[in-house]
Amino acid sequence: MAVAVYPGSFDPITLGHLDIIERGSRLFAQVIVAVLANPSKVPLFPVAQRVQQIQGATAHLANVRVDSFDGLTVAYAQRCQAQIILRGLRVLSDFEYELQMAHTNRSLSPQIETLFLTTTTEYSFLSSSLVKEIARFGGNVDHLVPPSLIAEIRHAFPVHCQ
Ligand code: COD
Repeated sequence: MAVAVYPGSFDPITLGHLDIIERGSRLFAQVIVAVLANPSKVPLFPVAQRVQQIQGATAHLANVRVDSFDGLTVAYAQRCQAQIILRGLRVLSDFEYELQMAHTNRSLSPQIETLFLTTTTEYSFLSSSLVKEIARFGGNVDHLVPPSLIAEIRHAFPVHCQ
């Protein structure tokens, strides 16, 4: 069975991401959740904190490892000896972006395949940006993020979160 890298920003991880990780862990020998350290973006949570958050949320999955990386995803996947880049698809707009990225990655490293899992229907609307927007304006996000993360989200938006 293959090793898959699931790369992303995960700022923060949502139940939609977790669903892809859980389903991926049943398909692959190992899933490496890889958090991109992107110097051109100002994240809500620093990379090290996101890694810890994902470790907490995936502690029940024995074949899931969490790491951070910088540079190209295919170079990271090669270093991990992974054969697969795992991505999730929600809506048509995801497809355009994902297709471009998959073709780019294949042009850089033809031996690494990008595989997509379609979102579970109940998470099809869900994104990290949406979670941050709801929390920023005082809404409840408890049903959108892993339970282990709820306190950290409330702490990040102390004024509004109930
Ligand atoms: N249901 C299912 N899937 C979901 C859901 C949901 N509710 N929410 C998100 N997802 C999927 C996304 O579609 C994506 O596939 C994955 O989960 C991660 O999502 P994000 O938003 O956390 O991560 P992205 O899309 O910002 O990650 C982008 C990368 C970091 C992978 C990309 O920028 C990258 O590879 N950068 C490194 C530089 C590089 O290699 N560039 C060349 C390739 S273009």
